[in-house]
Amino acid sequence: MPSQRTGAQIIWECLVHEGVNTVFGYPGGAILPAYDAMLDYPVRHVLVRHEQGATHMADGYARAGGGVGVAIATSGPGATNLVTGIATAMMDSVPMVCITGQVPSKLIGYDAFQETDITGITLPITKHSYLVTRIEDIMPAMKEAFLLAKSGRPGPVLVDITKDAQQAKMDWAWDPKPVVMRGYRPKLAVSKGDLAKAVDLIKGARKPVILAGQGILQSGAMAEVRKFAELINAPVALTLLGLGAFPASHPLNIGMMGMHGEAWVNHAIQEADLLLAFGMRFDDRVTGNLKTYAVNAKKIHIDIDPSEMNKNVKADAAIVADLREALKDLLDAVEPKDHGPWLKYIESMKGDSAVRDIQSLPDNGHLYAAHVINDIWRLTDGKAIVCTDVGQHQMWEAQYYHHEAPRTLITSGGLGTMGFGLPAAIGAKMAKPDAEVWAIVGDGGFQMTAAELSTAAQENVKVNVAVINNGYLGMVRQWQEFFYERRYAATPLRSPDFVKLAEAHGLLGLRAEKRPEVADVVERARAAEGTVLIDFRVEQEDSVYPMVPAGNDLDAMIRRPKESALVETAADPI
Ligand SMILES: Cc1cc2nc3c(=O)[nH]c(=O)nc-3n(C[C@H](O)[C@H](O)[C@H](O)COP(=O)(O)OP(=O)(O)OC[C@H]3O[C@@H](n4cnc5c(N)ncnc54)[C@H](O)[C@@H]3O)c2cc1C
Ligand SMILES: Cc1ncc(C[n+]2csc(CCOP(=O)(O)OP(=O)(O)O)c2C)c(N)n1
Ligand SMILES: [Mg+2]
Repeated sequence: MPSQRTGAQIIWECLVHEGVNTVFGYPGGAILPAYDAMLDYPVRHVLVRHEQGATHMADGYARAGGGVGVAIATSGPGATNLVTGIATAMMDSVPMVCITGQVPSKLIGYDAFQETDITGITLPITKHSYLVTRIEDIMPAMKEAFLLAKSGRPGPVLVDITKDAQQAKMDWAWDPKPVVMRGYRPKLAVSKGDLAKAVDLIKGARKPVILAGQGILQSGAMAEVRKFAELINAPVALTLLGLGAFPASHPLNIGMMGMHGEAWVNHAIQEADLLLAFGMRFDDRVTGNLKTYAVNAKKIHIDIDPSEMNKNVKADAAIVADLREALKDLLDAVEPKDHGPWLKYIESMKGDSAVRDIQSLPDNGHLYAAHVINDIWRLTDGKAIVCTDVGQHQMWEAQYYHHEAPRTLITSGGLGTMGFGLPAAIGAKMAKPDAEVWAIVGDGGFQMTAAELSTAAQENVKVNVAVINNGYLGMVRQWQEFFYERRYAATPLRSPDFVKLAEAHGLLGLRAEKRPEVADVVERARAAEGTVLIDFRVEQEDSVYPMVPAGNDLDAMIRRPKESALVETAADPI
């Protein structure tokens, strides 16, 4: 039965009907009616310290839990503070709905107080956006926003609602009918022609490599990928965002590809005769120079987004479909294969570079980020959800924390947003309260959103924050070392006393400067009740190896110098 509701109430009614129980936001004038109505609904509101934090928390919440993250802000500066987080979610296809207040509809276009054209500003960084000026349009916009955010290729959707629409009243009832949007049909059936082509290519291949991307997680196709890889006995290389989609310990997992991927993985890709790209988009960090990328390989590309087909790499079989559905068909159509010699060959390439068992390295008195991250991996049994910032520590995390399970690495890949790690970890913990959550952040990136420590304290959210404190904007310093003759322009970084900063928030702060101290502080952090920050004072001028300089051929990698103190030895016993 319809009953009287304000527009503000309708917003919350819709959120509750969509199954939302947690939102991240910051109030202000144009969104005040919605905040007032909020008190009467069973939704937990997390008050952030900066609206960017709200978007990253919603993002971490969505990536960890698999649902839609919700961020709320007022008009003007509140809305513009969301921009970085929306762009981050767009680049990594994260389902998110952002709700912003807008000035009253009659004032739009008059430079009203805190007026900004947020739908205009975010047009290229949202999957879709709505400017709602009438109460009767709130429910349709909200329903469409959730459908768009989570279906097909997921992404962020913005709903900007004027203050007068929030204040208006109408007779209202929830419309339970599923939304139908003309022209929006993301679920595409697999074309039989492309499927047959793919089956033929797989049959004829001797040196296949599966390229496993984030689309596997988004499609929920982990089991199918595993079955398929085992069926055709093919090696699986992962993108940064794909880590966790295929277990690190699986014998067919050869490791991460790309700019800071494993050398043998990049060599295998360059020598392959067939690449099977599963839910990955051939990012430039992954391909290097496109002209010389896997020139001898045929390519099978499965992606739900038709615009990814032939965008960077030409596909010989282009299958636009949900990956899980496509793999079900392929599993029925493909015969078992054995690529023993090819797998042996790839294994033999590990010889020169070897892998990273840094645990058995003698302690030379220096603390390397690699040690810290590898120790966190061992002590958490590889089971934590790790959220990172962007930079060297992010790459070391990918190299030294071996992810077994899906949705356990949450990182900004496409936009590379510094400041992502801490708020994303808070969001992830709220989606997965029983999980152990770590934020592994740089001393630079952490300072961009460090104010969210206060949110963690107020909301009593337990995350462990490992600051990899190298005294530099390390990744940029590394580029300066390699490509700008060590001219360290604007990369040395002075930081506050991070232990005292934690204490100022009423949180436990710890520090480790030597390798034997690491296990103790990690265990103390894990055992403590609230959020804990650990300041790891690591080697200052260490670099991430291997590295494909931007635009270089994928197999033209800079390797760790032989005289380096941190040698790479035998394989990690995963
Ligand atoms: C400092 C830095 C260094 C980096 N170095 C590396 C590196 O060395 N190696 C590396 O791999 N990355 C690296 N990255 C990350 C890189 O920039 C990209 O973000 C990453 O490679 C993208 O991975 P992806 O293609 O798997 O994921 P996404 O970009 O998320 O693409 C996923 C694809 O899956 C598709 N998809 C979604 N849902 C479905 C579905 N249901 N069915 C089918 N398809 C679906 C989407 O349409 C999309 O095309 C680095 C990033 C930074 C910041
Ligand atoms: C918001 C933002 N500004 C600038 C950059 C460029 N950038 C990439 S990595 C990096 C250095 C990061 O330093 P830090 O957080 O200390 O991490 P480290 O590389 O030292 O591990 C910078 C400045 C970025 N990615 N994001
Ligand atoms: Mg740093």
